Amino acid sequence: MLDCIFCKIINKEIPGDILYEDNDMMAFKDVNPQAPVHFLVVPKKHIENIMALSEGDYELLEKIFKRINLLAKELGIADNGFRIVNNCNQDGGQTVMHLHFHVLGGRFMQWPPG
Ligand code: IU
Repeated sequence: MLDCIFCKIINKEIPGDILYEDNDMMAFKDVNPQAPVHFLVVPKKHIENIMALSEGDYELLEKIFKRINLLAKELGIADNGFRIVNNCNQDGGQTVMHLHFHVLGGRFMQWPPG
């Protein structure tokens, strides 16, 4: 999608600090980290958010969550724990309209979120 910043990172038009990439997804560090470990996992396909998923897209979520499991181990946050966040639309605080899952770790996470 032309004006999507995450599509530009996926297409290497702008640089991202990439942790993982395959045909379906990319994981890269958040530019404004909110925890010692903070990365985003995004499908390469431009999907606005969880409400825009089509029937055929759901297998992508399985792949993404399997990859989060592996990345959490690789990055050393699996044992102490971490948080996965998906912000959907205005009230969810979504600012980039390309589906993404935040993975935050390396510190204790407060609850409830702001
Ligand atoms: P949100 O869930 O849509 O609010 O999160 C968007 C995130 O994307 C936010 O944490 C930003 O710091 C992050 N981000 C990024 O990593 N690289 C960018 O070029 C832009 C935003 I724009």
